[in-house]
Amino acid sequence: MNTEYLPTLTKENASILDVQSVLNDYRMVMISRHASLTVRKEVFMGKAKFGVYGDGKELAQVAMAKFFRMGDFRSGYYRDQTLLFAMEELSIQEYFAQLYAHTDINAEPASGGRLMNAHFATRSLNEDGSWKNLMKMKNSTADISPTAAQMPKLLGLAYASKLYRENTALHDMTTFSNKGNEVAWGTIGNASTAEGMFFETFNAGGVLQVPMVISVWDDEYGISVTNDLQITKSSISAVLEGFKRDNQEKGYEILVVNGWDYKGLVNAYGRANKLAREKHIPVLVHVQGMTQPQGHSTSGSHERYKSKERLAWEAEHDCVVKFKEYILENKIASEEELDQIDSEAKKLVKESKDKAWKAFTATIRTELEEAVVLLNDLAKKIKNSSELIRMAGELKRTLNPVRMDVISTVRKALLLVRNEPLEVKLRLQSWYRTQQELNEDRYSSHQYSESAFRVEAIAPVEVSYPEKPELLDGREVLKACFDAILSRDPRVFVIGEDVGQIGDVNQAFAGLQAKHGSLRVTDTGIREVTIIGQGIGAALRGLRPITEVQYLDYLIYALMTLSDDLACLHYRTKGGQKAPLIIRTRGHRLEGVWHSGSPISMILGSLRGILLCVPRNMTQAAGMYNTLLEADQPAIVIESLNGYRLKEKMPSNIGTFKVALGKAEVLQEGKDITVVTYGSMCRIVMDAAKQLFNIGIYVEVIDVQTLVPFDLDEVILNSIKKTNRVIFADEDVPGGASAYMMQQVLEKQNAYYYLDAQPITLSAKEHRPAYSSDGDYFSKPSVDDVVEKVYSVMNEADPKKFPEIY
Ligand SMILES: Cc1ncc(C[n+]2csc(CCOP(=O)(O)OP(=O)(O)O)c2C)c(N)n1
Ligand SMILES: [Mg+2]
Repeated sequence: MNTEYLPTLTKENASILDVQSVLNDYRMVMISRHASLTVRKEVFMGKAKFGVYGDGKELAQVAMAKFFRMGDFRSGYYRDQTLLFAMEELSIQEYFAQLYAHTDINAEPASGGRLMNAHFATRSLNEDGSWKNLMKMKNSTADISPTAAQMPKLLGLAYASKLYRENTALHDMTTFSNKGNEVAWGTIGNASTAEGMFFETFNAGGVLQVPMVISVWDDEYGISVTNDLQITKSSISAVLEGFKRDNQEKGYEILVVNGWDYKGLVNAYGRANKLAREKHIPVLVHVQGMTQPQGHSTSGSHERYKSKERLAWEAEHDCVVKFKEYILENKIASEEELDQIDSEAKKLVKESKDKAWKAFTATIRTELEEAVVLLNDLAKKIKNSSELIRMAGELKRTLNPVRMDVISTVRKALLLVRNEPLEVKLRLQSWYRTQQELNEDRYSSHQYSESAFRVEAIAPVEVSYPEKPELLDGREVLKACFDAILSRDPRVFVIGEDVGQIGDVNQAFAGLQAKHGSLRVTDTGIREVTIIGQGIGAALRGLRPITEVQYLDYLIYALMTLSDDLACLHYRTKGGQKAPLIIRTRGHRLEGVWHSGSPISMILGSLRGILLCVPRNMTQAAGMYNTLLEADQPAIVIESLNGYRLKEKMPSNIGTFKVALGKAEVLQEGKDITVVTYGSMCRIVMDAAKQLFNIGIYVEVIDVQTLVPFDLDEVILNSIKKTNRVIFADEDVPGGASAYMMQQVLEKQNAYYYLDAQPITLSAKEHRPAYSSDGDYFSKPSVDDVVEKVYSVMNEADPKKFPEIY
């Protein structure tokens, strides 16, 4: 065994272990164990769909909880119920409410029934979306299911402590931090450490030296696959030896301890806490010898893949058994006293479970009974009522009904009575509508911010120019904006590859690190996932990170974290958490297969929940950053790669003007046809419009500016009302974001009423863009392509006036 921890208790930690606290721990461990056992039973009784539990991992968590302070943050996974109970941030009743998917946040505060059981979260936000005092809580981020995906944001949670400590301008943010004394506690399963995200985060944490305590709950298995197939040398602490700090070099404190060793665990966490909190030294606590008394989850049985010997070993080394032995050996309590604690724990769990079930079923029962009454009433008023009566009866008899049973029956009934007069079915219809509004809130609210800080609520400020504005490279305009932002808002910091010393590869931060310091404008390693995670974690703690992904093409590395963690954060907590992170990147045409990407439909398809800004030039980008920093929503801003050296006028209010997001802009008026586009394509389309003007075709050019939100004022619809023709043009693949824009306009804005010609899209080729100017010309839409596409629509309308070109 790899032993670095001190096997004897320090004096400081021994004082924590008075009789009362040991027995409290025993009580907590037993409550948690009974909760786990009950979950499995509930699922097998058909009262919940799936269950995963924290049995076999209890003891380490009560030890960790002793050192978890107000203001600290957890980023962990589904085995952590004991920690949440011990932190007093989760009641047993709430734990069961989540198992049943209770949609009321008062009953199930983590997610309002949106997250599977054992996916924990505390609520950082008040109901109006404003921040609570995070220093008055023990905080947990909102868990996600993908193994190791909790790691990237852990880095950011810890990094925030570094900023709060070292940047004195943040010292008065006392509802978020006490000068950076907070620890970020991470937990991960042994098998999940095989994921790339674990290693990337681990490395970055060592580089940054941030207060991050990573606990590996090692039970030898990842479902059925053993450590020898997961990790070199079968041991994560052995493998990570090279990260260990020593007298010369900074690195990690690495502690190894057994999951059944109460004293050893308390000691390990005492040491980890001290090093991380006081000195910001990252710590790995490898907790070996854990078990899974009930196997992985309700979806399988571990007897299928664990040997008899292993099962016997697990029974013997079960931390509950060992803890009891420890208490008895040390004469802390008698067997009878422990049995008493055990039976009280069992009773409490049963009572809490029953209360949770009763509360969960009560609302559904009410809805069901209302529906049955309405259906029977309706049956009395129609001729062929037998089917309706049958439906009502069947609904009434449903065993363990869920909401779907009620609503689906009512919908079928409404279809059945479609030919009956309105007055007969009015009551059922209006009841159904009210329910659907409630269900919209229950299942679909908070996809985006609903607070006073949502982007739609931010008042725009017009850009203004001095009488004789300077004409400068676009990057200079952006730089002036970032300079103003960094000067006015100490919460803002910028990280990314090459952002610091050279001020990014296109120099929009040139000189800003020298001016604002390396805590504000910071170089990072090449590690897109954890650059994003660093931003998410810091944003969860009240900071305003701008994290840079050097090229849009490399966003794909971080796509998983953006999709699984950031994009659904507000939704999956039903408005309980927010991370208003700004991701700055650059894309669209430049050069070749990896520096010309415009995979916008990839983003639209996977990142709903994050705003998507596609500015046509650097001035618009600047105005968007100013807006976003007042709002409380995450956003991606894609600057145009080929625009940094194009000349733009320097506004006089560069730091304060705000572009309204969701507002499309007419770049040129025209009467014949509307071309809708964004980003770098704006210039191409404008050039094409000039040529077309010369041959008597008047194009209205619209820049949508943001794809999410999309044209809230229906500027495009109004244009089509005038031109009756439309083309959606971009650099994405065929059927990509151009098709998205078409769907928004045809389906949502109902523009098809006003069309005289087939609406069409113009996109890049399906393949990646080939290298060099010719590669670009034959891969991406060119000015010639736009001219010809527009011309072809006009040719169809008036072939005499616009005869075929070729
Ligand atoms: C990315 C990803 N792949 C696969 C899964 C399915 N899965 C859920 S838990 C699990 C095993 C995790 O094992 P370990 O990390 O050791 O945690 P344990 O459950 O043993 O505590 C797997 C493969 C997943 N959730 N996410
Ligand atoms: Mg495991």
